[in-house]
Amino acid sequence: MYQLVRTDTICAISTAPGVGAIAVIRLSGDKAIEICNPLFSGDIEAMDSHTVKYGAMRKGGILLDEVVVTLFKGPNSYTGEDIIEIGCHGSGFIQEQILKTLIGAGARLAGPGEFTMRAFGNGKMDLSQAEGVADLIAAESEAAHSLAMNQMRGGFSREINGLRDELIHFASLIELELDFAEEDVQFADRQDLMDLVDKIGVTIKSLLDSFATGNVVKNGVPVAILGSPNQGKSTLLNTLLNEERAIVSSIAGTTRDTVEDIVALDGIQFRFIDTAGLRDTADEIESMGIERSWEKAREAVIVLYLVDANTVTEEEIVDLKTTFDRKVAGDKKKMIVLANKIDLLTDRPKLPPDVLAISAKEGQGIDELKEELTSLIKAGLNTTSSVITNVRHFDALTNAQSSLFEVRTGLDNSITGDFLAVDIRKALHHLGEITGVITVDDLLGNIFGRFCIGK
Ligand SMILES: Nc1nc2c(ncn2[C@@H]2O[C@H](COP(=O)(O)OP(=O)(O)OP(=O)(O)O)[C@@H](O)[C@H]2O)c(=O)[nH]1
Ligand SMILES: [Mg+2]
Repeated sequence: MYQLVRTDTICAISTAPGVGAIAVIRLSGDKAIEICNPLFSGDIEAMDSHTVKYGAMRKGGILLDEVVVTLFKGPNSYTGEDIIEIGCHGSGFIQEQILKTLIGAGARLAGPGEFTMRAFGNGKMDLSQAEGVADLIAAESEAAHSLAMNQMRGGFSREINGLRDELIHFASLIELELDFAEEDVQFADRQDLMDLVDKIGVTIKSLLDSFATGNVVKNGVPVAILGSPNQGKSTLLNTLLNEERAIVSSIAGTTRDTVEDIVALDGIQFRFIDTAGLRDTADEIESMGIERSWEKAREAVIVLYLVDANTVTEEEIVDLKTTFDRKVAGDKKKMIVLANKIDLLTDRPKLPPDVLAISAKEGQGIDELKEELTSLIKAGLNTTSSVITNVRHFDALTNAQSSLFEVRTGLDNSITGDFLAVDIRKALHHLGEITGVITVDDLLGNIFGRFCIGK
């Protein structure tokens, strides 16, 4: 199904569905000009590439719309083929009529992501760049935008290809040795290979580490708000969202189910999750809610744990940390303890260390909290030059890492070149999957199938 080399001409509406002021219909393929020319009042054949012409679009003599035609001649176009973009008025009826007319004249309706797939097939971009395009379209925050932009422009691909090239060099030397097996020669210096494998290992590890942050930046950083009843969790959620999202009351056990919403702080999207207050209870529904609170804490990247500034003791903090460690496994998780309701304090008592003092209701300390949250994520983003955001890349890198581990073990045990070569090839294969040097049809179907039609 996902044949890379197809030359038929495809068309689709590339702007969002619905009525806008204008819409863009795209046509790509060998016959783009031939199909569109008879329908348009101007002569597209005579147009220079990357120019625009205004004119009338007709179907069997009936005027459909006054449009603007833009021509991009292959190979200097997004897909690498001839592309025509028709800018028409945004009416759904007009868009549909033009699309139908193009199909009637010999074009085929494009599948999801088919334009970008052609760009990949024609060598205009590699696979990870194509995935960057999809991420860019979906980017909802400054941080997600910047990660996607870097990937689309090939920053990550260059890093992977650089590593691959060095490994290929060794693979070919070792395979050359195999041709001279009887002479027992070594073209590939084993120490150099060891150094290279270690170097690549370090890069792969830092890329894998970056995934934790990269993935959440793309999808919104989950932050769970936990604490016993009445500590002000729902109040904090509302303050962070700047909206009365959750019900607040002085009755302990107000929040029964989780309530969540997304907000961007300093260009990073956070998903704040208010949970049911933690306590021992005989109420069956409340217990279910509390179990859900712990579940959300396990899924979160950051947990905000609320205590009452007026009553909190050091022992309480130690206790809650122990409970937290027992209930929520995972060393990567960050817990911030918040002492709430400082507005009620008459004199300033000594708060335990590592505790951030706030008033969810009056807003004291909220800016500091926001700053702490954004700087935690930004620290994660700054650790490496490239950040991976894509599960597929994470899997491929994990597989490459374990193949390289085999190579390293093999070198330590001085195994023969033929065995080394097998493991190096495996590592090369997995690295190649990322940029699409190595591809399988299923994979392409999976990646491009997620695009919208028209891209
Ligand atoms: N003075 C003061 N009152 C607060 C503050 N935060 C919350 N409250 C009050 O504390 C009570 C409980 O607040 P909620 O936000 O409903 O508490 P919760 O932790 O969500 O409680 P549950 O949903 O029952 O677990 C309400 O009466 C709030 O007005 C604060 O910073 N200062
Ligand atoms: Mg609540």
